[in-house]
Amino acid sequence: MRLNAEQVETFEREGFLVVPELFSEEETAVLRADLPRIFSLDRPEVPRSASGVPLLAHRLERYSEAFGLLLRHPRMVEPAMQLLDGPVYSHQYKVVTKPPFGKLDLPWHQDYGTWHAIDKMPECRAMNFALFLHDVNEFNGPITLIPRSHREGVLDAPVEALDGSSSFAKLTNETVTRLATEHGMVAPKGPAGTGLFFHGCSAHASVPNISPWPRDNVYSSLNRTDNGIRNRGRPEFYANHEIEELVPLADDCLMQFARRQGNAA
Ligand SMILES: O=C(O)CCC(=O)C(=O)O
Repeated sequence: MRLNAEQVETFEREGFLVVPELFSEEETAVLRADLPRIFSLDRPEVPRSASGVPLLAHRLERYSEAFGLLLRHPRMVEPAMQLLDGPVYSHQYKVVTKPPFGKLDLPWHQDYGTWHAIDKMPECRAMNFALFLHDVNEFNGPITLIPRSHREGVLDAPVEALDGSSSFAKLTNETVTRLATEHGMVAPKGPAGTGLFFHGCSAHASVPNISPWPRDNVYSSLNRTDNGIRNRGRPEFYANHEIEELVPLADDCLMQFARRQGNAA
């Protein structure tokens, strides 16, 4: 799937692009159906809070066939190849889960800030794709971005510990105040199946889910194959040590999978 010129221009100007109805209800249902099993797994890739609540699930392609297909889905991989102007591999791949009335929040950061500071990724030739697995509204913890913040490149951000996750480069309140005063904030919302592409240097954060509705987003962080990390110090599920080019699958791969499941049942 190729983005049109207006979509590319929006991504380059704003640092993000929302694509409504990128995936169908049937396709997101296939992915959602595997979440209870995924979050019951006792694996290092599925970290929990001190009280045992699952927070994230990393490197899903290892233990979920449906998410393995999504990782190579052409509606995700091909726009990333287009925007980054070259072949890509998966640097990170995870679901961030926000159950109803959950506590998980994430302070302001640029993903590339961490990838650069800790993983020594040479250039910001990396980006994120997020797929909403549930409807996202203003109450269930939408990701919040500062438009145009990507234009400033890597901002000064001290590396800090983060509960239930790897250390990361957190933007200071002074930096966020300056950026938000200039550019405002947006929290993209929409039904399950909405796609959100965002630049590796886009400043973003997220607030807890104060609603009775779940909010699980899947994030694929894609890096150009010629921009591999130089420091392999973090566990590989936070920062992939292998560069394996993502070759897009057929556009209907999730529905083919659903049919196979149905036939096997
Ligand atoms: O899921 C969210 O609300 C935010 C996720 C995020 O900021 C990240 O994965 O870098």
